[in-house]
Amino acid sequence: STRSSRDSVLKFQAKDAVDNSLVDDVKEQVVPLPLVNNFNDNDMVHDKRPEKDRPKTVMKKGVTGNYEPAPVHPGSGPGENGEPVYTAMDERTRADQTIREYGFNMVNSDKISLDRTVPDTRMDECKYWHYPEKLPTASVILVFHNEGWSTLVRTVHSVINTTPSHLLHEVVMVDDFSDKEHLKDKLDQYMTRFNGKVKIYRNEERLGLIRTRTRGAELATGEVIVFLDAHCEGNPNWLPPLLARIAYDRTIMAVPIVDGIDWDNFRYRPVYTTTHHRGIFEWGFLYKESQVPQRELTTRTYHSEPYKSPTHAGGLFAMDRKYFFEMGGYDPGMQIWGGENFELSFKIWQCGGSIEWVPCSRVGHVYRNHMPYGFGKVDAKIPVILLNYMRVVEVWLDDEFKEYFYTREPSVRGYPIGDISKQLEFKKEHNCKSFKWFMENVAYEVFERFPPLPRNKVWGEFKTVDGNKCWDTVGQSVGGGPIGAYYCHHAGGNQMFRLNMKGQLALGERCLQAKNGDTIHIHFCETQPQGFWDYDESTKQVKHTEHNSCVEIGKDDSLHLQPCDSSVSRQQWEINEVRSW
Ligand code: UD2
Ligand code: MN
Repeated sequence: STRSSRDSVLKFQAKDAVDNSLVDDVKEQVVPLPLVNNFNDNDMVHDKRPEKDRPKTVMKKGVTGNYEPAPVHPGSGPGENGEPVYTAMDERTRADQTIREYGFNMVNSDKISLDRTVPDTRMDECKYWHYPEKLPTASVILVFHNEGWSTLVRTVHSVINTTPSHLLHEVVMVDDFSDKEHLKDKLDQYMTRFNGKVKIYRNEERLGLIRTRTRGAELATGEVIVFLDAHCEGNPNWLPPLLARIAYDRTIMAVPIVDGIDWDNFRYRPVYTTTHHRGIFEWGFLYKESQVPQRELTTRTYHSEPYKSPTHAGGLFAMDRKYFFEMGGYDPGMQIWGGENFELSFKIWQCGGSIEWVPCSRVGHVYRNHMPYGFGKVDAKIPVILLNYMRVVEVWLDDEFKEYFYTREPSVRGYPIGDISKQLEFKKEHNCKSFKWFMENVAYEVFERFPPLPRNKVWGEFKTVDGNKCWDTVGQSVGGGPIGAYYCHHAGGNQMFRLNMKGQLALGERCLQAKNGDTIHIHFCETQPQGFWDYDESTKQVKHTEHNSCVEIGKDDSLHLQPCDSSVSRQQWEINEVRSW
């Protein structure tokens, strides 16, 4: 299954406070909740029009829908119909170079037609939906920073090829201060073939994707804004189902299902073709997707109907343009990359709107091999992603929930995040609901998956008393070999551990378990927080209470559980909190 791009980014930023190798595949199953529906629709500030006045989408079984495109006959070139393409031996060096530069194998991408077809991965039912004839027009906004040529240009071709032309008001491309030659005059020249439908704007300085998207939304003139990453390919008829939801209720953010396109061979690979998933989060705000609870699914008649979701991955969604700005757009205090999906989601839900995932709208996205670009000049002594999360947490979470975030990311607690008074004012003015309301009525499966985190007893690097070695993941992740010790780097990350009041020993979103009463391994955390670990402040021993043994460093810097003996210095651990500021 698909590893999310956000995860691979975290993987790339080895210096960041989240360990990287540990961020695993997230599409685990959720235990269905009992069927109690305490969702009170009066809580929502929906569109005020009476039901009868709203443009309707209807299912006519067996009758092809009005916006249903004629089947496209795939051409015969490489990659056609979403098939993979491969790198020849003599192309290998150049291919590897492009992978380093773009996170994509551009040698393979360049072999594929800019107009290639992708397989129709929708549920069959999708062909029989009849959408309102009159739908709002869309501005598709593509922000980009140093993207490769063929992946970027194929995105534009795909948008034009897969959307009804009267609904596509324009494609707005915003160049976030790229320095690659092919993104300058050559791109302007190329886009003239679309007779003004494709507009290119450029930033005078690096703004990051968040601020660049807001700028794109300002420059757009369609009724609906649709954001896509600059490396996407649309499935048949992906746009009308999104517009139909916004026509029905302008306070709905409509989100397509994001299929995967391989960064290396460009195979189009569908996700969730029969089951439904939706966006949630854990308490360090790593984005997760999990199966939609029955309680939500049963509010619908057809399996292919849209369903509510707490959040979204960030890159692909449609929103009424005016409504986006009524919500204040993105928090302008957030920088470059990350967390903006939560900011907008929480804001929408808590202040009266809603988010829906639309199964009949599917768009493919090329998940990168790694994040190829840096963040430029950044105004923060902590990782930007965490700074962004903090702004979200401080504005939208209630105190109780803030605490879970700071328990999960203790090293950033207290870091100055700049002025958030405008955001707090907005929240007050709009009478926005509490995060507790959101958790109980919208994101109600989150606590099933990610229960409240017990307070930390100690956290930081676990260092030998007589040396400079620290506990370290030594490159291991879930299901892998034992963790060990390594030279202390004092940068947190893979040397940052947390022991909580319930005896759980954790690292990022993962937990540590003893194997065979001997070595220590990384595992998924229990659904109920519990563990067998303890730290004895006076003897400095890290104890495993079930095996009644203590962690000892071996001569080879391995870690083993040994009979506790407080006179053995190899069992003594200094725990130092680590901060980057
Ligand atoms: C995911 C989202 C992405 C965004 C990000 C977190 C999906 C499929 N992708 O990461 O849209 O929400 O999480 O913020 O949900 N870009 C700029 N300026 C920059 C950096 C990036 O314009 O400084 C562009 C980039 O060219 C691309 C888009 O922003 O078109 C998203 O960046 P990405 O593809 O590197 O992010 P991704 O997919 O890893
Ligand atoms: Mn992307």
